[in-house]
Amino acid sequence: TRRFIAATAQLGPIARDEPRASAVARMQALLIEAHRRGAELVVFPELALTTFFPRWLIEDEAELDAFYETEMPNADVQPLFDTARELGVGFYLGYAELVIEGGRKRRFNTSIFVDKSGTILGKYRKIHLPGHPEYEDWRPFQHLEKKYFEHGDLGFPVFDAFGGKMGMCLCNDRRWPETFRVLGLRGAELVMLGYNTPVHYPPAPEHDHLQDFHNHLSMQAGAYANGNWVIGTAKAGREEGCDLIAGSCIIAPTGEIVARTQGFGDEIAIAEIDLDRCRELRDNVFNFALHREPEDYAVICAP
Ligand code: ING
Repeated sequence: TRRFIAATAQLGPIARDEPRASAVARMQALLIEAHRRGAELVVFPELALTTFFPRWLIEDEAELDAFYETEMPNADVQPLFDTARELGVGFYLGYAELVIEGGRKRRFNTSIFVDKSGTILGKYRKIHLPGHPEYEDWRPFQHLEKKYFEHGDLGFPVFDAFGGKMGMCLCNDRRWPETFRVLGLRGAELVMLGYNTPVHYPPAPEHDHLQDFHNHLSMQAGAYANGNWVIGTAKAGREEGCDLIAGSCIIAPTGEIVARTQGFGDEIAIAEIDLDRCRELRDNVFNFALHREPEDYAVICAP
């Protein structure tokens, strides 16, 4: 069977001026603890090396650039790669990516998957960017991902690891069923994602009390409707005055939450993944070949 232990490795707040070395040291500690408890795969949050800087308008380009990684790995994050390789643990890591492509700066909200040997097997650039492109003074805090990141240009990739097919996405992507369906159609058996989700959603504050429900609803639905495992990991807690939800979890292909964190700080939760369990759904209720009717779905792809 294709069974292994995985961990969701939640981070508490990262301060605006917190050095990357500090965030990396915290993730190393979580990875060591996960390994001690048998984990071979660890999923870290979205933007796991810095504070969630899209909550502010940052007009100085050098100040903004300081939140991005221009190469991966790099000196700051190398200790995490080294510890993971020494312990034989693969991991998912979210970070802000700055590259020069076509002679210009390009900025993406990015995640990578690194296998047990320290090789980057997959890279994903966030496709569903929430929030707004320009400063809006009515908001208690900004959500400027559309200003600071480009629409991801790598599609929804799947890649081979741990004896199966792995997929990745990021935060807001999990709220769009298309994300999980595209990955499911490509055979993903485990979808990894990180998130930074504020409790307060300024356009609809009447939904603030539903953030935890919507977080799990989105991931549980994605897992169940596509018969795959989902590991979702939060950056949680009160980060620079902004309350972020926690609820990091591991979800089985049945949609059941089989492990979750309890607090709002650095914390892991562990579960055994059995990739063969995907068949319970994909051979039956969600046997795409037998039951799916794509000829009736065209409108989903219409702009
Ligand atoms: N954050 C949030 C998310 O999609 C959000 C944005 C919050 C959307 C609450 C809707 C409701 O989880 C990121 N970083 O995408």
